[in-house]
Amino acid sequence: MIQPKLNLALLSALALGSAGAQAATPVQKAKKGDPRKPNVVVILADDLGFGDIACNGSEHTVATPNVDRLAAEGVRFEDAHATAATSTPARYSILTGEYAWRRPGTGIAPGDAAMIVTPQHRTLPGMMQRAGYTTAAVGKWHLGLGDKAGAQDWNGVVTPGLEDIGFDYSYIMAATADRVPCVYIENGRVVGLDLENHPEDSIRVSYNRPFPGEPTGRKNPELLKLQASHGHDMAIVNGIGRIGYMTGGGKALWVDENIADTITERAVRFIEREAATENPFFLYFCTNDVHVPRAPHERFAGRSGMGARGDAILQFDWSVGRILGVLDSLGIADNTLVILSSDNGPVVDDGYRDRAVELLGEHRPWGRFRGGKYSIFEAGTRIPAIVRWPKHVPAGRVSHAAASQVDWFASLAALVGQELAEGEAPDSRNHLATWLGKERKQGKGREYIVENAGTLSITVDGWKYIAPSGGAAKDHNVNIELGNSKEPQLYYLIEDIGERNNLAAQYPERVAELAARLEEVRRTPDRR
Ligand code: NG6
Ligand code: CA
Repeated sequence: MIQPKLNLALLSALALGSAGAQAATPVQKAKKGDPRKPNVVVILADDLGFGDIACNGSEHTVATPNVDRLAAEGVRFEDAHATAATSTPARYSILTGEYAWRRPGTGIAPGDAAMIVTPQHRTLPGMMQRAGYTTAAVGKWHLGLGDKAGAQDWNGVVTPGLEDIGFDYSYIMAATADRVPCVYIENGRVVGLDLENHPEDSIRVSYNRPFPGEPTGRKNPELLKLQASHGHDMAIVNGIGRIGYMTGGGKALWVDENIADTITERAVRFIEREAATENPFFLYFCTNDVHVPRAPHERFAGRSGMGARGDAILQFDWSVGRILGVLDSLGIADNTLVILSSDNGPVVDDGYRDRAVELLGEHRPWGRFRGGKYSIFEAGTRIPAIVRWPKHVPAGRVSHAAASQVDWFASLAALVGQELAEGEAPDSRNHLATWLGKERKQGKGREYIVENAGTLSITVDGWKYIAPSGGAAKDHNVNIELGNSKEPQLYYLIEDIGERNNLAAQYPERVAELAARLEEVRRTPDRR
């Protein structure tokens, strides 16, 4: 339910002409140092698989000392899930507390998509603002901008934007690094565009047709420093073919090798600025790593021995270390809740010949799970998750509780003392105890997990049911089993974590029971 029930506060907010949904409830005063209102930093990696961090059992193939440190000082989850196996729907759920599959138009967004999380939504950052937090989004966005697809003014102010959905500050990439426009946008304006002196740099973007005179990856592969393996043959920026066409940009165009440095420094600056103020802060920091195109900085290039994907993991770990380092040096680590996770599972070849496949060696990005990004099998959504809050979260704890990112909204609301209005975060439940590694009955957590990738699945007590679907069983471009089947599938994860034995024919009652449970969730939002 996007539209919140009108209440008096909302009516008066509307009468005052302020940003509807976010301003509906009065803002609370929050003081730094209130133990119920720690700073909150979400570090969301892109396409980082369960097995891509050393502390998830991959210590022999990958080195992630900063991520490991976070886990050693907090709780590490073995059964945490994104709600979907691609970025846009997974992020939609985090920010709205609603399953994206309830909403049409929440699939992988092009770079000129209109806002998918809109000013009419109640949002996680909006809720944090109500609790008195100063909020920011830094890094990958991928949830659309403006109110009309393809109609954004990239040369002026892109509006509505993140300030209209609860972020006080934003420094973002509109979509993904492989999609145009390849520029950073700070508070609605493209960074580094100097149209007064260079009117020829005026930016135009199209997802329909190339701009006359501009080279493309398809026509001019000789201009590419990184060849595509599939797709990514439209605009060429920084020697890399992209999805979509653009022209202009000049000095505002990003340099892929510097993205991690640029966005990490913006995140650090926000933390430094906010640490000096009265209010607690909420930072939603989304790395570009380890999404394609993988073009890590020369500090990391060649260092993992695993090709560009492994190097991007090292770079991600560096970003984590930089954030943890600044929390330490400012003396605010104890008063900051850090949540580290990924938007969906891993993919090795996602469209560029970056040697990730050839050099993968023994490393298993998907860990023990079947599938990967795009897949309804476990590796699609079973993602790394670590929460640290010194003195509040037991250090070094490993949680086996079923947990979903959709619950961050209601759990953080409980943490900061915010009531949720009717219709706000409709699928999000307060599982704060689970997310703080404190649930009384180890291994319980959420009663069920719903995953989304083409079809839906539901897991209850280790039994996973995958609803029949007409989609392909495998995506041969990315070499990932998607898990679609016209037959119902039933796996007992407790004995068969690799989803090898379909038990549907053997246990028809359980199939019927889980299908009915899924139908119930489909019909009614989750909370209360
Ligand atoms: C796919 C892209 C892939 C990646 C993905 C989105 C092609 C051939 N593939 O369509 O490279 O961009 O979309 O990834 O274009 S996500 O993590 O942002 O969801
Ligand atoms: Ca992703």
